[in-house]
Amino acid sequence: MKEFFPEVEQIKYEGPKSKNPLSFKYYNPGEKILGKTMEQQLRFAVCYWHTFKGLGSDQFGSSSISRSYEQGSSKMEIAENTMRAAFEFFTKLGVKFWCFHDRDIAPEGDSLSESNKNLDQIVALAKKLQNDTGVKTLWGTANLFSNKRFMAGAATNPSPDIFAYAAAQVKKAMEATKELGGTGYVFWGGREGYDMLLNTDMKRELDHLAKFFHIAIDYKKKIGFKGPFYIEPKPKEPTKHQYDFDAGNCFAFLQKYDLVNYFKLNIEANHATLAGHSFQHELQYCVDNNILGSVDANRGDMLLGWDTDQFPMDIYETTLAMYIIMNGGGFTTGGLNFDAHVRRQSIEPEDLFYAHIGAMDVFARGLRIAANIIKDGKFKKMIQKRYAGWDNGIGKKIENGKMDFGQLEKYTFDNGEPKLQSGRQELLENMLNDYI
Ligand code: XLS
Ligand code: CA
Ligand code: CA
Repeated sequence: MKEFFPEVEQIKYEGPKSKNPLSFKYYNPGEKILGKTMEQQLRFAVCYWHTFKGLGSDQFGSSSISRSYEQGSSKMEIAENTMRAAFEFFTKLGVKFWCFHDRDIAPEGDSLSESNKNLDQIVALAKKLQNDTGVKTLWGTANLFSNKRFMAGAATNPSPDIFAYAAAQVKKAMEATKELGGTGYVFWGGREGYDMLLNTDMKRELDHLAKFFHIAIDYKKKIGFKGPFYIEPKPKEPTKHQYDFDAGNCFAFLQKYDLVNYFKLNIEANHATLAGHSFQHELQYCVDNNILGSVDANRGDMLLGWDTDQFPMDIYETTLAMYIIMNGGGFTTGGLNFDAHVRRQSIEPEDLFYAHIGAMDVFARGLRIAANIIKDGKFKKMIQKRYAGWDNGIGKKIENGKMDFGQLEKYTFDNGEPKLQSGRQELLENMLNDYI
């Protein structure tokens, strides 16, 4: 069988002292951390679109990267080569999951039925490769944003014909995900949003989006697709205002339209920061509301205002992310999907490996450090102490609904000026540094 990445062999764990850049220094898949192996806790996934189809193009220039699997006499032959290369990559890296859009893996045809036929052919190959390698689908999704027909959105398009087209595409993508045993299905908003309100009926568009999701739920039940649906918040790009702005906005939408039981969120680090939140804020919000589904593990650049989709590299970020995820009970169906691409100048196949190795190692470190923090329980104790006033006395009575304004006024007259306590931010920052 043809090898597409002959320059790289199986990546192994060699420990922190290793000088080999094509080895893991912290990610030791079989090692147990907090009761499960690192592989089970982290559930890494490679994304198909950036890793195999992202070839360095941007608004100012076309592709800078060429790959060995791009050669072939037809689009379908190239698609098959790409799929084979992808499984070679997953296997060499030791990643057990992958994620895809329908149009990443199979080219769009001249008609919907031709596109479906192309997809069937590639899904059959992917299924075979999954069986051969043991690599699984974390989630699938439909690309409802690249084709010009979706320029004004898919489910929120002013035209019902385009709503119908999007539904047909999601139907097929959901079937493909089920066929591949996917553990979840993602709905990222794509072009669901607006650029100006003078041409947009926002209320009607959001009603349609909810309608679309209810129809999708009916179909999920009909075909017996077991995995959860995830929506993925993002505040802007490609539209000026994306409807799924942030986790709070998504949760309000899910509640308003009676969708909470079927959806969880796929939180992307770069989308969190674009929304003016930290990655940790979005994760904690989801944990607190029981809607954390999966994570798109990447990073943005604080000096750039767009979705740079860089590989995660910041130990503080991964530590705090894993601390929140593990405190929330860890992943069930979701995982850490590297929705990230190498930079335009990183043109060699090795760069794809360096990017993923670094990202896996930095999350492995985050997990190891978070586990130490959890075992010590110091931060938790400090929070408990800070809120201890609520555990008995007046605090307990308020929480139990036993106090009205009159009683609270009397309590204040009787007790005088409240005693203040320090928030201890600097101490907590120092303690965090001790762990890192
Ligand atoms: C784009 C999104 C997209 C989703 C999947 O910004 O991150 O890649 O994750 O459609
Ligand atoms: Ca994403
Ligand atoms: Ca992104």
